[in-house]
Amino acid sequence: MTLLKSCEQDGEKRAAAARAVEEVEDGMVLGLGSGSTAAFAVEAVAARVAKGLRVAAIPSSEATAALARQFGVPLTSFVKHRRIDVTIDGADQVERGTLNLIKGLGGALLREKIVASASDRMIVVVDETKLVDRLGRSTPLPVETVSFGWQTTLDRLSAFGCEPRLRMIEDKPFTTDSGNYIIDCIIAEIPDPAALEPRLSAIVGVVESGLFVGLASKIIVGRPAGVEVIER
Ligand code: A5P
Repeated sequence: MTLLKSCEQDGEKRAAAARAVEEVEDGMVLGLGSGSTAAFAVEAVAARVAKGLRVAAIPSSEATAALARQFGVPLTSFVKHRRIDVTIDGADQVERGTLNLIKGLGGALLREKIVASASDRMIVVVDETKLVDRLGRSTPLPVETVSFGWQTTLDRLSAFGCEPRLRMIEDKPFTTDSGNYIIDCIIAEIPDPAALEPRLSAIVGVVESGLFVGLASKIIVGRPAGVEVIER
């Protein structure tokens, strides 16, 4: 990608994030997602906090927690709050017709799913490259697994007709904030994400998959011509 394209894409992500943050109201408990688009949302929340907005936020990763602290967004946790009013997060793929998602290329899918599942609403912010007719194919499906015996989990995942690969970083397995591994499954189009998700979760050793089914309530898409809002 050229520098110009990447700057344009950042502008689209920033615009989508800013539009999502307009929906945040005083006194809300927020879920903060992870990744570059969600980071723009943290920045936009911080700008409103600086002007007097009162919120408490539960971050979905250590990286987002650090960013929120740096920008001055007040943090809280599930110790204090069992429910979240609205979560703003990014995604790796969004299926247009269903708003189902693939998440986890950034490695935070488990905490992101816990945060999204505890939320009354999940607003997903993306640039238009993330929109697809069917999940899969161009994006691998990340699956978080316990590290013990990951090799056997990987074998079981290949029985689903995908090509599973342990995620590596600098010659070592990538480790999530929860101390798990990620297996990226290169997969054809997923015809029925709602059917696949529980089958993946049932595999021994699997902690969570990056399939987010029925969780997103609204998608905000940053496009060169402006922002598009897709509602469930
Ligand atoms: C993190 O685990 C992911 O689910 C991110 O939400 C996803 O990778 C989107 O990140 P970007 O906004 O950086 O593309």
